[in-house]
Amino acid sequence: MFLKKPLLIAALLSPSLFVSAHEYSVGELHIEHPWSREMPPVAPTAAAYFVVHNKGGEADRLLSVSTPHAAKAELHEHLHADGVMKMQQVQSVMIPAGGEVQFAPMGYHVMMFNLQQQAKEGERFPLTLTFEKAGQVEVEIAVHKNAPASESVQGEGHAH
Ligand SMILES: [Cu+2]
Repeated sequence: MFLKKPLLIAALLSPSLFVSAHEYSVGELHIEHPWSREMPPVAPTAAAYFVVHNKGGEADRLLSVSTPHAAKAELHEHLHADGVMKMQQVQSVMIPAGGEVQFAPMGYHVMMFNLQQQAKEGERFPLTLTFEKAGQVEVEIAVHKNAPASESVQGEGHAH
């Protein structure tokens, strides 16, 4: 029984419980609010979104993603082709110097295949991002039923 107290303290100190600071830094890059939409339990895939800011003077490149939550994770983009929305895998995503790239519904996203099980609202799971220059960083994906308010407002830049 005496083990219980130290374990509880360790859990309280775990960074994953600090909900307010859900952002990450690696090198000159800053990753904000990684999240995923809750999917039906039978859905075969899920997508993850976040924003990457590059404070540095050189462009970087997101090369790959991985998570123990899914057998496979890929970088995807959405395309309008002949009036049909399609998505396809991309080999990397450029993060311009001094700029930012939004991974968001209908744009770039992380696609996860063969999930062990679908995550539910309020749960979190780890995702490792590998950048060409900044290296690797593990972030936690927060699962929500709906897009965070800050994300849904940004759907306006859609007209071409
Ligand atoms: Cu996709």
